[in-house]
Amino acid sequence: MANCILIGAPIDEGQRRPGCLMGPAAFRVAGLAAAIRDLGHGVTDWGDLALPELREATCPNPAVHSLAEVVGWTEVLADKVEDALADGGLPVVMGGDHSLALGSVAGAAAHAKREGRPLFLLWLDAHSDFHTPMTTTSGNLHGTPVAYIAGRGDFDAFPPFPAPIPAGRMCLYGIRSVDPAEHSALLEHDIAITDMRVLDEHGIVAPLRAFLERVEAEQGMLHVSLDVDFLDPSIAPAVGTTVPGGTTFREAHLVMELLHESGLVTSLDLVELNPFLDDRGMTARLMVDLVGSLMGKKVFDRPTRSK
Ligand code: HAR
Ligand code: MN
Ligand code: MN
Ligand code: MN
Repeated sequence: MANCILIGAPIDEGQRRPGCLMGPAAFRVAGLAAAIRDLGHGVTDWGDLALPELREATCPNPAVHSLAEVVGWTEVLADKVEDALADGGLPVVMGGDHSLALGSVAGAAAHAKREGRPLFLLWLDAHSDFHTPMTTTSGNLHGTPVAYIAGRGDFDAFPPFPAPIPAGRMCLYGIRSVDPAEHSALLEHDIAITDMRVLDEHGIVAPLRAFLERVEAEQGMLHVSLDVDFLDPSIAPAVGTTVPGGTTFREAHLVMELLHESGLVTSLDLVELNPFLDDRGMTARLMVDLVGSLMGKKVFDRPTRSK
């Protein structure tokens, strides 16, 4: 059984549509703690993090906004996620927009480095989030964490990423929106993209199993970053950047069920939920239900038979 540590990250500054800062409250209202506890796990809620005092931060790209805030969140989150892992917990970071992954994955990477274990990353998202602060044209830093995690340059205002994750240890899964600058950089870095075209052809199971087998073989830690827009907008409207053609209800649950069966997940982000855009809490509820599947809830619980 896991000891889940809920960490509220009310971050809105990585994009421009206000509302993600209400995410942690919506996850609590939708019953995240009870959903995990009912499955027999321990849950501790560390409450919401606060933005530390800001330091001056600059970037030559004039499009970039809220840099000092995002750097501040990155530092505080990296520290908390590392602390949660050091305590033997499974940190569940409740966003907040996806810029929080700059910090959460940095914390997981620092912990993995100290443990001498490789860290793997499963990025469940419509977007590749592979911009640097220099290539982004929107200036929204929620579009940059994967580049930071991969160790790309241009992140001068940020703390150096503890141990950049090599391309072979990343899986960008569910992708269907990639900007031209991200596209060329992804090819250059040789990052395999499990986009929706791949999932249409091979199904939702085989590409994920192949990745999980690699994590298992290397006894890796596994950080899962779940962006609401991984899901089809018809079932998950509460996100500022909807992209049609996302995963269905059952596809998403199946991903979570496979992750549970693997027993490999060591940290988790829940990001981009904008409760202001939700339809009677349906997206918050679905996200909570997906965490339930990730933590062991089954459609039909069969007793395990001995051979
Ligand atoms: N690529 C676009 C940009 O950089 C959109 C990024 C949207 N990112 C998220 N998270 N919603 O995946 O602005
Ligand atoms: Mn600390
Ligand atoms: Mn994202
Ligand atoms: Mn996205």
